[in-house]
Amino acid sequence: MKLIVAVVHNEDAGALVEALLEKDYRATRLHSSGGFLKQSNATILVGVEEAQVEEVLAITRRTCTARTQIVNPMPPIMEPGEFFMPYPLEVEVGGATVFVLPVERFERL
Ligand code: 2BA
Repeated sequence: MKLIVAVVHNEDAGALVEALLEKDYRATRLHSSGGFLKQSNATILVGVEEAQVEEVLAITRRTCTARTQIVNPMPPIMEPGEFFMPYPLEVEVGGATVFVLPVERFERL
């Protein structure tokens, strides 16, 4: 068995979970936020048999799209007389960041 952990855009999480449920996959949606952008995203957990991993990844690919986001960098600590010009930074956030982990034991008690 494998645990698929997918970090996705908040906007895509609903469609992903719906598409998984349509195919009878059980999924858990966690509210999370990215360490870099510090914006909220969603982490989806899906426990599946190894043979189902590719189908879940295909569903994830289909429902989650990459987007460009603008970040305003935090100003550094300044000395008196120093000047900081904040240039907005364009960052592409992937459709999904996916980890596939081995599951040692799975039980529904
Ligand atoms: P964030 O950490 O908010 O990162 C958002 C996007 O910012 C990243 O998109 C990447 O394009 C960029 N980015 C992140 N760290 C950077 C850095 N040190 N320098 C320059 N650009 C940087 P994605 O790579 O598609 O990641 C989307 C979200 O997936 C991340 O949000 C984070 O929540 C999660 N993630 C990505 N890689 C991860 C990892 N290795 N472990 C855990 N979570 C990860």
